Amino acid sequence: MIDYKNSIFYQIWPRSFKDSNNDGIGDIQGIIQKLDYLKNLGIDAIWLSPIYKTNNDDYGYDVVDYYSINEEYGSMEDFDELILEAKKRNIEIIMDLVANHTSTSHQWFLEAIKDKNSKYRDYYFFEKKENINNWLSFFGNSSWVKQDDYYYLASFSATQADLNWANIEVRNSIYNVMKFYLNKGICGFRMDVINTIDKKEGLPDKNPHLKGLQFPDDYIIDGKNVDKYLKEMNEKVLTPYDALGLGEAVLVKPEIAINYTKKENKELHMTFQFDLAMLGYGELGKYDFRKGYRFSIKDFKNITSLWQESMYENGGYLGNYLSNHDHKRHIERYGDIKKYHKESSKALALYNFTLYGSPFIYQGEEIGMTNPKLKYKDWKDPECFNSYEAMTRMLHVPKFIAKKISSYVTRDNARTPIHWSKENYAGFSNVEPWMYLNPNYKKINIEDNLNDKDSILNFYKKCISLRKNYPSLIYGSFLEIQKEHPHIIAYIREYNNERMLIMINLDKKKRSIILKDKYKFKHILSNYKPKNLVKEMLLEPFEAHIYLIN
Ligand code: ISL
Ligand code: CA
Repeated sequence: MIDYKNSIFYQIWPRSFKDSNNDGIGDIQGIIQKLDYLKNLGIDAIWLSPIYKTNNDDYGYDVVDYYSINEEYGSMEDFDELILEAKKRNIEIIMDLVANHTSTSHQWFLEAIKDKNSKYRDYYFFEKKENINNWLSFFGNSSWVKQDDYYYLASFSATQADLNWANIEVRNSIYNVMKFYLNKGICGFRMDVINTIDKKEGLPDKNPHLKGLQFPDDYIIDGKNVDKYLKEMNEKVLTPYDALGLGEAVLVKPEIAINYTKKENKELHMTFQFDLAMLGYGELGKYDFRKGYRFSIKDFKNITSLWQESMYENGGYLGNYLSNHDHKRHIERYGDIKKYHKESSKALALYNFTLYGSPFIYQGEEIGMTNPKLKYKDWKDPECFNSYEAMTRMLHVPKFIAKKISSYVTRDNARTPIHWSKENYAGFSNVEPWMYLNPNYKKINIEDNLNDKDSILNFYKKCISLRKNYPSLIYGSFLEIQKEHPHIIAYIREYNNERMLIMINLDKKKRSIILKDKYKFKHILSNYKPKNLVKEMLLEPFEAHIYLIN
């Protein structure tokens, strides 16, 4: 088992990572070419977003065949080579397990619709029109899609049909997929929307007294059988294979995340939380613009305190991330790219690397990649198209406004090709990439970052070695100082007599903080010049420090 608490994870969204054969699409050989880069960065494990055969309706999250590799990305031999080459460099591979749903082109689904009496019919949820409920899908349409004279349940896009986990054959088939890849030598799985696998019995209407489609939150998230299924999966697969289980527990609350990850419960090892990523969104998610995408530093701090304290105190465990492939890049949400691009990228890195929980880096954040200015014609993301439709059709938002909002929040923002250099097509490919390339690659790219001592990338490297050198950052308690401070976050991590104080100004203005206690200190790392730890600390915009104290 990977020493996951002591590991740094790097998420690769393969389609946009590196193209090796010049078809404009990232691929497995491209990842192999960049393993030395990743090793040098200091990471221990790669979470690979799905590489299975897919129709690209949701770029890999619509799996057509769990046992073959998307041809655009390469072959099974390429994947075996990746595992081997990664192992040579002591890098583990975590695959994405997409098991809440399959593509409607998956053999099981095809069998299910070909013959109503086939055993595969019960692998999914089919209902007659009069029996379907009022559930709204995660992607903004009805969760029920017409197929011949029946409807099937699709909680994400229309071509992602929900699997019926109550059927033991479904569960065993998924466990077999897991074993197949674990036998190849991967170290575990990031499990896509794993807390939505149990749907409320009888599939009742949500809020039947209300008109229109309703998001079925507690009818589909953290259902009562999720624990049962996870325990079974743990017993049958994770424990015997000594494999890591990382749950994408969508919209999870702290108590439930603790329940999933507590050692004695034998379910998962860690989950992600969604609160930080959802900051500023309305109740219905990122396309719900009713809050105007506004939030305060205090909101950011409150979420941090809530999750840090509850996880540490109750034996839960998180993977901490600022960005991933589902949200626009964080630097423009919590930082400031106009005046403090470097400073804020580094400040946020110091934050993510000094929390309780394992740090995740999303490809490109280590150079502070920003969100492009996308036009309608540049969109690729199905969630974006669906939500745009819903906004214009159901909410009657004028098209030009809906386009603006969608371009602002689309997941495409985080999915543009990685900037390897200033060369043509950013060194991602020799031909025009499959999606919009951010023209700022001439200024923001990995090659330049590697050559600049003071770069964001080199700061990430320092943060990574920090975690390797100070066990308190991994195992230590989390004690916040001046919780009420509106702009500066400050906390102490403590373990076995080692104490570290982290202090970060999250604002684009100068701010000060008064410390009640006096400390002896040693300055360890900062994104500005080292500063003595004194009673009144005056911090520049996004100034961040870490000290060893006693
Ligand atoms: O962020 C979200 C909630 O508003 C959704 O975009 C997202 O669907 C949710 O986080 C679940 O994500 C995962 O499952 C989806 C897939 O599209 C995402 O890429 C994946 O990370 C369906 O498989
Ligand atoms: Ca390619």
